[in-house]
Amino acid sequence: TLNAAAALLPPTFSIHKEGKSGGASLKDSSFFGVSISDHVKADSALKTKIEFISSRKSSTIVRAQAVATTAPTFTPATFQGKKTLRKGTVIITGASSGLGLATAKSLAETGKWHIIMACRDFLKAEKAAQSVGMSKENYTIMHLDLSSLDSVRQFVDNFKRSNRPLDVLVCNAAVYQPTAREPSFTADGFELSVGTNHLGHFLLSRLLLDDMKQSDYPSKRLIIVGSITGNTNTLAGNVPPKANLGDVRGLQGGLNGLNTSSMIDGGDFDGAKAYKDSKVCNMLTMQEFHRRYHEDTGITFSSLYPGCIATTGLFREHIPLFRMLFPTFQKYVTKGFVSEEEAGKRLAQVVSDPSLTKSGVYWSWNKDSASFENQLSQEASDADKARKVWEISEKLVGLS
Ligand code: NDP
Ligand code: PMR
Repeated sequence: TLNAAAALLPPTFSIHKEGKSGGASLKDSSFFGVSISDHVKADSALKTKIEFISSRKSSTIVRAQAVATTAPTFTPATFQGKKTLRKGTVIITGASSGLGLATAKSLAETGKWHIIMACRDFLKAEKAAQSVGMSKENYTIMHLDLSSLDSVRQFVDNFKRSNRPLDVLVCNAAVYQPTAREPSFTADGFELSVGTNHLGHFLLSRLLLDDMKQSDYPSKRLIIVGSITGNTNTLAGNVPPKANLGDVRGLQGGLNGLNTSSMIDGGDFDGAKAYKDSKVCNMLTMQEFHRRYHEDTGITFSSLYPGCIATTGLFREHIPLFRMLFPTFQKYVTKGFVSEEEAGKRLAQVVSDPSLTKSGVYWSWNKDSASFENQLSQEASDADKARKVWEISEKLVGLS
């Protein structure tokens, strides 16, 4: 029906069957932007403890923080046997649902990884870990809210204090606001999608790079999840609104929507475009990391398109009709659908497969195929833009 088609069309394709005032476009539709499990009850296995955390200036801040009652299982950064590799430590942001959770599960099942689930909602993460049957010795949940640079710094401090080595970092968390009419902002005043998906991860990975350098693990990796929808050399990337960073004037201005645009290219706010732009930043950042650090550090920098995981929480803010039809559309029309479990195995491969050590690569899969190196769009592989985005991002997050 017309409604069904409208739900799958992007806002700029919307079918104005009732005209503007009739509210037929997706942007005008009501939506249920409610997180499925924002309100989980406290689990009996958990309790809240007050942690005393000294800041770098050695003043003491008291912070309420939820922690697991089980002690972390720390393995020293040494090889345990002659040929036995010690357990790797991998940080996965946004491991409380979707791709991040499926990846955590897949890695936990191998018994070769300890997963730091870096999540903004501790109880949700704990329930999620339990729901997929991860056993306690294989994971630790640590609080991270990527929409606050303070929280990112706090997370890094907490992680360093744990004295665990860092072998792999997976920047996976993301928000997508396709129906938002107005921008929302991070604690630091950046438009939320780019602020969370790009700037939060940018600061996180910059601050953790030294830890990865110091790790003695044979294959250290920094993975930043990308997407087909940020790549305009694909059909999916040509569904409007298309990603486009323009001359990055909005980013330069700080994306605050006050004296500057909330969009990287300086244009009017569009939540779907902001998400796609953030994915371009993710893919550019991965390549800039590669150019700056691969040779000296030996760290593998990679990105990937895990497939269309049409059932995840990423679409939580989309209209209900879209969420209902999207999986079927992807399964039978584009055939790009992939289950959370399968996508998790793909990302787990990028984390730990001994054959995926090539740096600077954007990995993709075809149905049932092995991974292959994919071509990024012109913009997503533009080295000048990557440097520009890097330098501006450094200023915005307070690194330069
Ligand atoms: P989900 O919404 O299921 O997972 C996103 C995760 O990010 C959640 O755990 C969420 O936490 C977390 N998150 C959001 N905001 C913050 C924040 N401020 N601080 C910390 N964590 C945060 O979506 P997906 O699993 O689909 O998305 C994972 C990645 O995959 C993203 O990078 C996305 O761009 C990418 N991707 C997804 C595709 C798909 O088809 N689904 C296709 C291509 C790429 P919480 O649970 O608390 O909400
Ligand atoms: Mg898309 C081969 C075709 C293909 C693929 C692999 C995707 C993936 N999509 C494709 C085609 C189309 N999509 C077509 C032809 C349309 C118009 C009917 C279409 C529409 C569409 C919408 C409205 N698609 C979407 C949306 C979203 O809101 C999703 C999005 O852009 O999120 C940013 C989305 C997606 N399509 C994909 C993938 C992987 C997504 C979402 C996830 C992401 O990139 O992170």
